[in-house]
Amino acid sequence: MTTPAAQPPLALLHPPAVRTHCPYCAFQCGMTVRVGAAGETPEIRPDDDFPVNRGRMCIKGFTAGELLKSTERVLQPLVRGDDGRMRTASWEAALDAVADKMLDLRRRLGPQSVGAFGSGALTNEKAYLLGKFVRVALRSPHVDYNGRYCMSSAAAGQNKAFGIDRGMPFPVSDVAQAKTVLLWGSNCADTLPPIMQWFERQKENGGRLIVVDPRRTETARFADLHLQPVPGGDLALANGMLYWAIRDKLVDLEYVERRTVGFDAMRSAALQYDPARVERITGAPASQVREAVRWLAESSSSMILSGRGPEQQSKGVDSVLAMTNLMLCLGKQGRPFSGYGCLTGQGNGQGGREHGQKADQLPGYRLIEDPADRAAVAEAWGVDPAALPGKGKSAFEMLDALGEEGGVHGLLLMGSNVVVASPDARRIEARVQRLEMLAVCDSFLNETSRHAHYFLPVLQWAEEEGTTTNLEGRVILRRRAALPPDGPRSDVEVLAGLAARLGEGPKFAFSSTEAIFEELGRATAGARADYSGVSYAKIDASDGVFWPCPAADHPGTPRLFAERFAHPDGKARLFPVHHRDAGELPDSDYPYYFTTGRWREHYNSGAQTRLVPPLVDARPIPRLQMHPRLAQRLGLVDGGRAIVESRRGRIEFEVSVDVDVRPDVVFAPFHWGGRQAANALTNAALDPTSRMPEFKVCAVRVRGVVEEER
Ligand SMILES: Nc1nc2c(c(=O)[nH]1)N[C@H]1C(S)=C(S)[C@@H](COP(=O)(O)OP(=O)(O)OC[C@H]3O[C@@H](n4cnc5c(=O)[nH]c(N)nc54)[C@H](O)[C@@H]3O)O[C@H]1N2
Ligand SMILES: Nc1nc2c(c(=O)[nH]1)N[C@H]1C(S)=C(S)[C@@H](COP(=O)(O)OP(=O)(O)OC[C@H]3O[C@@H](n4cnc5c(=O)[nH]c(N)nc54)[C@H](O)[C@@H]3O)O[C@H]1N2
Ligand code: SF4
Ligand SMILES: [Mo]
Repeated sequence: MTTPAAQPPLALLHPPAVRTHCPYCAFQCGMTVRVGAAGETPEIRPDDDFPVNRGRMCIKGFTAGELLKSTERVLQPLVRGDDGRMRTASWEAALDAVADKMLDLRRRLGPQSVGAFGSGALTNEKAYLLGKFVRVALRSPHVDYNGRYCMSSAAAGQNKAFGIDRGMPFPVSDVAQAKTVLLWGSNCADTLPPIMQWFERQKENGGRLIVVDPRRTETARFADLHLQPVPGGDLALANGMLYWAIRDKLVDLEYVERRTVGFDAMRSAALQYDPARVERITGAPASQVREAVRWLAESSSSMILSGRGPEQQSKGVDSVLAMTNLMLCLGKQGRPFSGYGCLTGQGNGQGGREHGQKADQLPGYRLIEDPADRAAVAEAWGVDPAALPGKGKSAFEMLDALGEEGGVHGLLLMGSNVVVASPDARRIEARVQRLEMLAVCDSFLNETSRHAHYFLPVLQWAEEEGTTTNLEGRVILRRRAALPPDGPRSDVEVLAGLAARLGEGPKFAFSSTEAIFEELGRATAGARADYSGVSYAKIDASDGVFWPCPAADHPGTPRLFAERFAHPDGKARLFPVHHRDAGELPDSDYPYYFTTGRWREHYNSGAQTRLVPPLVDARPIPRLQMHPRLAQRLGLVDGGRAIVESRRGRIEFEVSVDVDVRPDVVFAPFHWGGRQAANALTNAALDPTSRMPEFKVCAVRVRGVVEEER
C-alpha cells in the first residue's frame, strides 16, 4: 500500500466539493466537503441529492470538519518508555516494537494471548482486514468489537427469527408510507435527526407514530401515543400486545400458517401476559397497550423499529424476539412498508458486523464453526481451513479477562474507547491496566489510549476512502475529500505493516482500498451477506447498493422477505419468550432505576465530539435527568449536585430537574469518562445469546452532596 505522502495530490486545493459521508452515525448522511486554505476548517454541506438524508444533517455532521483540523490530533507514533512516559517514535520503530511484542507473547503464552478489539466505526475494508489479520497473522481466536455493545441483540434476534440480520429490511423512505410506526426505545430525533423528515412525511400521509420509552424524549413528543414503561419492561410489554392481538382476533392466521413455524408454543407463552400482569411489570396502562397493538394490526402497513432501549438488556434478544413475534403474528413482516427493523447506530454498525470482526464470524456472516464456511473463507484467503482458529470471547468477556491466565495479554485496539464505553467501566479500566501490551490506532488520545504502550496515529474519515453500509443495508462509498497531514497512516497500512512483520505480508499487500473490497466480495460470495456483486464503480453510478448483491449485474436488494425468509424452509420462526427481571432491580438500598443513552450533540464515548468546540459549548458536562417529585423527595434542585451510587461505583452529577422522565428512573448520557463516566455505575449483566451488556437497567441511590464532600 502506498503511503499517503506518496499518493498523487488530489485536485483539492481549489476543488469542487467532494461528495462523501459523515464520520459518525449509521445514517451516514451524504455531505459535500470543500477544503479551503491550510488551517481553515473544511466547509461541509448536506448533500441534497443523497436519498437518505436529502439535504438534512445534524450538528455533529455540520461540525465534523473540526475533527480534521483539530490541534489535538496526534501526528507521530508514540511509544511508552521504561520510565512510563510516551515519546514520539518513527513508524518503523513503533511497528517493529508492536510486532516484536506480539511475537514474544505468542512464543511465551500462545497465539490466543494476543487479540484485537474493533469497531463499527471502521469501514468494511478495515473491519474485514482486522478480522483477517487476527485469524491469519496473529492466528488468534480473539477478535471482537464494540458492535457487541450496540446492536448485537437485534442481530441475534433477527437471525433467529428471519435467518438473516439486516438492521432495516427496507429503505428508510418506506417509513413515509407506513400507516403506523412504533419506535421502540429509540430516541432518533436526537440520535438520527435527519430521519425525522421521514416521520414528518408519514404524518402528512395520515400515518401514526407510537413511541415506547421511559422518558418523554424529543421523539416521544412527536408521537401520537407514548408508552412509558419502566426500564426492562419491554419484553412483557410486547407479550402484552401479543396477548391483546390474540384476544382481539387480530392475528393473521393465514400468514402465520403459510409463512411461520412455532405459533402454538408462542401463543401459549403470550397468553400468560394478561393486562394486570403486564401493567404490574411495566407500569404501562393496559388501555395503551391494547391501543398500540390495534393501531399496528389494523393499519394496512405498520412497522416496529427498535433502538438500544430494549436491546441493551440482559434479555435483549428475547425482547427483540417478542417484537418479531408480534410483527409476524400480525402478518406484517415482508409486506409493503411493514415489519420489524432495528435502527443500527454506528457509522458502519451494519457492515462492521458482517465481515468477520465478531468473535464467532467470518466475512459475509459466515460462521467460524461451520466447516463449509471455514473452507470458503480459507480458500479466499489462501490458507488451510484447519489453520483458522475457532471462536473467541465476546467483547465484554474478552476485556474482562485481559491479563488473566488464558486471557488476552496483548491487545490491538482500533476504534473504541473501551474504558468509557464498557459497562462497569472502572473494572474494565483496571483490566486494561493489566495488559502487557496495548497498541491503539486512533487519531486522538482518549481515556483508553492513555493506558497504551503504543499509539499509532491514523487517518480520518475524509482523508481516506472506503465503504460503509448504512442502517438500511445500503453499501456506500466514503470518498477522499481532504489531504491528511504528514505523519498519520491509514489503519489498513498499519495492519499491512504489522502483518509483514509477523511473516504474512503478501496476504495483506493491497494496491488500493478498492482491492481489499474486491477480496471482501470474493470472500462473501454465496454467503448471507453477499457483497460479490458490489463494486466501487457500481456505488459511484448509483446512490449505493443494497446487499445481498450476488452478481455484477444484480441490482441489489432494497427489500427483504417479500416471498421468503432466509431459513432453509423459507419460513420465519416464532419463539415462546418470557419476561425475566433485569440483572439488578431497585431495592431498599438502591431504590431507583438508572438508565443511560445519548444526547444529540455528543457521540458515543465523546472521544471525538468532546474535541469539537461548538459541541462542547452546547453540552459541556453530563447532567442527571430527574423528575421533580423525586428531586423534591431528595431535596435536590435543578443545577444542584447529586451523588449517584450503584453497587459498582459512584458519580457526582449536576441535576437536571425535568418532568420528562419517570419518577422512579434517573437518566444520564455516557459521553464522558473519568469522574463523569455513567458507565462507572452500569451493570455488566450479559444477554446469554448476544452477550450484550445491560447498559439500560441498573439500580442506584441518589443523594445531595454534603458540605464536606465539596
Ligand atoms: N447524537 C448521537 N447520535 C448517535 C449516537 C450518539 O452517541 N449521539 N450514537 C449512535 C449509536 S452508536 C447508536 S447505537 C444509536 C443509538 O440510538 P438510540 O437507540 O436512539 O439511543 P439511546 O439514547 O442509547 O437509547 C434510546 C432510548 O432508550 C431509552 N431507554 C432506556 N432504557 C430503556 C428501556 O428499558 N426500554 C426502552 N424501551 N427504552 C429505554 C432511553 O430513554 C433513550 O431515550 O445512536 C447513534 N446516533
Ligand atoms: N452506558 C452506556 N454505555 C454504552 C452505550 C449506552 O447506550 N450506554 N452504548 C454502547 C454503544 S451502542 C456503542 S456503539 C459504544 C460506542 O463507544 P466506543 O466503542 O467507545 O466508540 P466511539 O466513542 O464512537 O469511538 C471510539 C474511538 O474510535 C476512533 N475512531 C473513529 N473512527 C476510526 C477509524 O476509522 N479508525 C480508528 N483506528 N479509530 C477510529 C475515535 O476517534 C474514538 O476515539 O458505547 C457503548 N456504551
Ligand atoms: S451524525 Fe448521523 S445524523 Fe448527524 S450528520 Fe452525521 S450521519 Fe447525519
Ligand atoms: Mo452503538
